[in-house]
Amino acid sequence: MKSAITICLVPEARQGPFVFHPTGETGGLAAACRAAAELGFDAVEIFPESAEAFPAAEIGRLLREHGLGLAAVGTGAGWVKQKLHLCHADAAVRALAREFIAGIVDVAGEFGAPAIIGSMQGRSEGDVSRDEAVGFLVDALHELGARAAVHGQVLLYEPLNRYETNLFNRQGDAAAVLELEGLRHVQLLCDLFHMNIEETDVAATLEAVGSRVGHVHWADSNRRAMGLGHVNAGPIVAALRTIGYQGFLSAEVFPLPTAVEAARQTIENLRGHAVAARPPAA
Ligand code: LER
Ligand code: MN
Repeated sequence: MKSAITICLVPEARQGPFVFHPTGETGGLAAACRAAAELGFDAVEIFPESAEAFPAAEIGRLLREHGLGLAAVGTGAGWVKQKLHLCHADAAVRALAREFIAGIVDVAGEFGAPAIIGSMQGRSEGDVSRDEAVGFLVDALHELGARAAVHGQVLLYEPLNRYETNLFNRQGDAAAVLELEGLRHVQLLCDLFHMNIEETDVAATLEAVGSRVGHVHWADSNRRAMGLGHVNAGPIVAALRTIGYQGFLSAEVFPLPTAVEAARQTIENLRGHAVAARPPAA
């Protein structure tokens, strides 16, 4: 397994669960990549404003300079900034949401990274029934999964807790739909913060969904860095080893008490579980 840490490039998401933000002590891409590399992370996960605003040249240069990988790219700014989502009652808004995500699938794909559908899944509300909303989501996952496959990538679908969506809150329910719908190019993003709210047994769920696990958001119960809440990470790491998971454990957590402290806590926690072997820079 490999370690990753989140970098948000969206000023409107400054309250969000990302370690590095555009401003602050390690503000901006360059300082965040330097801090991530110095602490020994393998990769960064980026939350950009849009595909058009994705600073590809700068990211490429910084990743090469610091020997970092790109773990994944988030699409949630389409919701945060533009209020787009895949289950909107207005077909034109749904189309814009797909277009927004498709652009990020392409820029991420150029870097050999997957895009994430989290907040952009939306929810069933108003005149859109849950069945109809799930239909919209499944159609979008077919289209965008096929687009990811062109880049040799998967598309990451993230079940969220009940306060953020009423589509899929539990990994097993989402896995069943991926199976039923033959969504071969879509894998699950297992965010331990959401799972801690919704699952009966996080480790058993990871074992049950097995090869569908495509990415993990490594967060404690209170969405702080792992070790700062009440999750027992040992059985979770053991479950991931049992299913042969080789992907990223990516810290999508609040920058508490500071960004650097959250990052340091994360990498020390991962090293404690014998994940993330890369040594810190001298
Ligand atoms: C995104 O990865 C996520 O977990 C959602 O809760 C949106 O913040
Ligand atoms: Mn997440």
